[in-house]
Amino acid sequence: PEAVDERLKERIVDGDRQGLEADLEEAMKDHPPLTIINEFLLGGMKVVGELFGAGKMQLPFVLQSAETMKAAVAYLEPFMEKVEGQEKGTIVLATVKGDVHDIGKNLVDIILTNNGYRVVNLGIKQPIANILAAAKEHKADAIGMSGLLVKSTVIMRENLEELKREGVDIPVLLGGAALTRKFVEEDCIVAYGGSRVAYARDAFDGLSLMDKVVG
Ligand code: B1M
Repeated sequence: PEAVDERLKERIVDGDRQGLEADLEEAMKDHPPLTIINEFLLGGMKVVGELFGAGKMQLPFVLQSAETMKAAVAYLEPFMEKVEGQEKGTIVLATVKGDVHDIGKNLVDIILTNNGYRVVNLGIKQPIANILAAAKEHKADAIGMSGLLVKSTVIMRENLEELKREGVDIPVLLGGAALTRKFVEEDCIVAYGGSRVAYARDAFDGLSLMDKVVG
């Protein structure tokens, strides 16, 4: 296609990294990096999810798309605006046990880091014991759990029960495509406690919740 936004979207769908940087450079002439990510690149990932869900795309190709997405985000990251100044607080961030999806979690990391938070990003498939240990070690102001599988939402609720058993009182942010606000506000709050668990729809929602919790 002629237009660079369509080209970038297609690159994600096709997992095509050949010439990706030139397209990103071109897009940056007219758009800030975050618009490129949220509108063009994530638009492509949405299509990938639909094709995969409909059985029209096989897993290895989904992986290629994910790798292309990651390469694009890594390229854009240095060009993003950063808030300078004092650190606002620390969050321990992880994708929960059994779940490998990390593109969303890593975007949350970038947005929080660029906005003055220290993010301890533990990576994927993290059991609650690791999350808890890191939260203690780093004296975290919040814990963030991400997960995209329906199974992961159950793990999140179990994790909250475990935190409660351990007497932990740190605010927890939950995010990921399989979660709903209703599940978080009904099931998860019961598991952990009213004001200390919140649902983040996207990375910016995560940021404003952090600002509320820590600020
Ligand atoms: Co998988 N996968 N996948 N996958 N994958 C989904 C999630 C799925 C919905 C696809 C589908 O069927 N349509 C489906 C889940 C179905 C379900 O549970 N009901 C699915 C499946 C089934 C699987 C496997 C089981 C497939 C298999 O092996 N047969 C397998 C799971 C392996 C495992 O985890 N154990 C699998 C594997 C993979 C890949 C490895 C190929 C790859 C991931 C690569 C990677 O992440 N490194 C992959 C991908 C890419 C997807 C889709 C297509 C795209 C996910 C993505 O990156 N989206 C996905 C389809 C979909 O989500 N609809 C799908 C972009 C990303 C920015 O969005 O992560 O939602 P998201 O993050 C958002 C918000 O949710 C929020 O902010 C972000 C930015 O706005 N957010 C937070 C997320 N975490 C947050 C935390 C916060 C705050 C906000 O605070 C703590």
